[in-house]
Amino acid sequence: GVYTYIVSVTTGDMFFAHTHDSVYITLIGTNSQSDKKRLDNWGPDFTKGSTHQYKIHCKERLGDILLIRLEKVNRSYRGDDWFCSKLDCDGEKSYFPCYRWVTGKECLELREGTAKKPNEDKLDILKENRQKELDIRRSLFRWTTYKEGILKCVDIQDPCKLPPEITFLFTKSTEFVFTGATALMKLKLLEWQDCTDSWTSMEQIEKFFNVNKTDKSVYVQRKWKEDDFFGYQYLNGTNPIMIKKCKQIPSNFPVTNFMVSGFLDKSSSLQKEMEKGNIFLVDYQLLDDIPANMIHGRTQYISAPLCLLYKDTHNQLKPIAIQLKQTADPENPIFLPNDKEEDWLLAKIFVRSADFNLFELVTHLLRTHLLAEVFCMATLRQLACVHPLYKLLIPHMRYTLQINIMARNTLVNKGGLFDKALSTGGNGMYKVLQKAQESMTYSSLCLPDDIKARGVEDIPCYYYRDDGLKLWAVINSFVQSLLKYYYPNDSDVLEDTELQGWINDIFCEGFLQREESGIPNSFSTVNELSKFLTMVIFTCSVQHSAVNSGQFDFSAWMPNASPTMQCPPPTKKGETTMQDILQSIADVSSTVDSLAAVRLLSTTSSDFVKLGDYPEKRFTEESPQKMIAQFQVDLKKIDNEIVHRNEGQEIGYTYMRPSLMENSVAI
Ligand code: RS7
Repeated sequence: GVYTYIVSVTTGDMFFAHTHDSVYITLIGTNSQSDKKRLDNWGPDFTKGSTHQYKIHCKERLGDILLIRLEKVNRSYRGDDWFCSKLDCDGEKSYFPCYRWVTGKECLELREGTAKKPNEDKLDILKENRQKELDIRRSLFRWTTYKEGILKCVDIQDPCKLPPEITFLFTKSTEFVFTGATALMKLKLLEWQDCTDSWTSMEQIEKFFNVNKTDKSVYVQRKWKEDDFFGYQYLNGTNPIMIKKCKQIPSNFPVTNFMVSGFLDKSSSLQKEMEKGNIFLVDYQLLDDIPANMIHGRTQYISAPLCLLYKDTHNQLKPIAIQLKQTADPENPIFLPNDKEEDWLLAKIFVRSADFNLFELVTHLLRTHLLAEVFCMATLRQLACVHPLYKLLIPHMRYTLQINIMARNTLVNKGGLFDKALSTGGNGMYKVLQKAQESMTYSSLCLPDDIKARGVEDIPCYYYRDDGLKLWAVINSFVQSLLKYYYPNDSDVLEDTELQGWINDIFCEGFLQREESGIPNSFSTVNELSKFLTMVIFTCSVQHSAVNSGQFDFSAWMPNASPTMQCPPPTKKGETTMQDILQSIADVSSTVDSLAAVRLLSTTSSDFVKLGDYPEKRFTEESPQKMIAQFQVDLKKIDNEIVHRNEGQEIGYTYMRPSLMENSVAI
């Protein structure tokens, strides 16, 4: 007899998804396999967004279809890349997710989409397919050392050379945004660009600032000198992970009650307020002893401040003492809010500049971008496409390799943005990253643990914490439901060799085998796994959005986030003038370079995918689809709560609105 199988082939709906090349298909079943059939592609078969059906005739029954072999043969010399989304065999009965570019001459063997852990593959043909897939991926995605002493990264330097497995969407569009927008920005700012002078007045900075502004950046410009606002930024600015409760005044920062009691509640004291939990500390110790950059032949200055803050009776957080260097010394005065206005302002500017540098290098680059790359690499190298956790995680890794390669090529390279505009440019940035690597602990990456460790559970109006904890909880509940389905018992975790390889890769390459990091090197329980996966998804989406999205708002007004300091920290009180301040903050060209980068990187991309959206249908079973739907409902609820909370506030905290955040580190 003749058996007929109907296969539907769906092409992606992005630009250039279509192909004119020839595609051959072979169905491989439990009983037998079909002949290789050329799919008729002289007509408009593989057009953008289309689905076409084909009949495959076989002499015998194939059994359950296990694999579909796809071969593309170049018709032209160069070949014509094709984005194949998925194949369905006999209606919806078996479904083969592809969601990748098929380039050049290639032969892919796609697995049927039901998620399978490695020990669930009983047939040799499937085991072999799985092993082959991982062998290929491990050869395509190799680890390399970007700098000694910090996490490893992908061994590819040109974003266009990324293998088709990972260029989920059109790579060049990202590149285009990168280069195109820089050019545009530069053009607008051309008149300022080559000026290596200091700014001559705040009015001059304002003229430049006015070229590009948002409601929030205007608000920041209005408020930047105010102590309340300085405190607010530690809670709801771009770097909300630094502030800690202060239970004891550090010995290298000898603030006395005499110095600060005037700023505290009447009849209270520093000791009493510490006991009440109203005193907080921010310590930039990581920046101590970092060699400073040289910009236009001039040495720059990095300070490593300590800043004490007080939560007053109106629940406002205010700085009450600032020391700009780590060692207590008469030449290193402790600045106070009632010092000469310019002294106090300059002290705060030094803190903000230190904060900006540490923020970009550690909070943003190391702890979101580079860490997300480690997770991405481990996923690509260790988990096969049919693995349930590959299906869960890969959407949270979209564009991450691309953007990080570009960051290494244009921001933290020799002659890149850091060298041009930031005080930690040159060798300093690598030293900062190395030190920060040691502080990157598992507990500091898990928001609930981190909030406790920093003692900031009760501080009011800490929206980063409030929104973050809610989001952590719904991500965790999504992950748990999924694990309950795929890992009913702890033994399922123990037996999953790919999963164990995955966490081991992260431990070795991402955390350099440092046990002190608290990162596990294996998993033994479902609970452990669920917490870790929550952290991974949270880092790639929520945390990145929290630290990335406010950059323009908070740093467009340069004095609020000076990328470098041109003069050393003051050693005396009572002498600072406005002129000193203008000469200390970044010069014109550093300001322009830094702002251009911030502006361009804070534009949302045209193919934005929001948290919890999984436009690629990788899970084929019904249960995970329901869990995804529930996750989306939970996220929507949080989004509404945030909108509601923000109503009537002068500047609402929007950086953690799930509807506005990407599913991955994509920019
Ligand atoms: C941005 O990512 O939006 C802006 C980055 C930026 C702007 C001005 C000075 C320094 C930086 C930086 C950085 C390091 C992290 C960047 C990773 C983003 C591709």
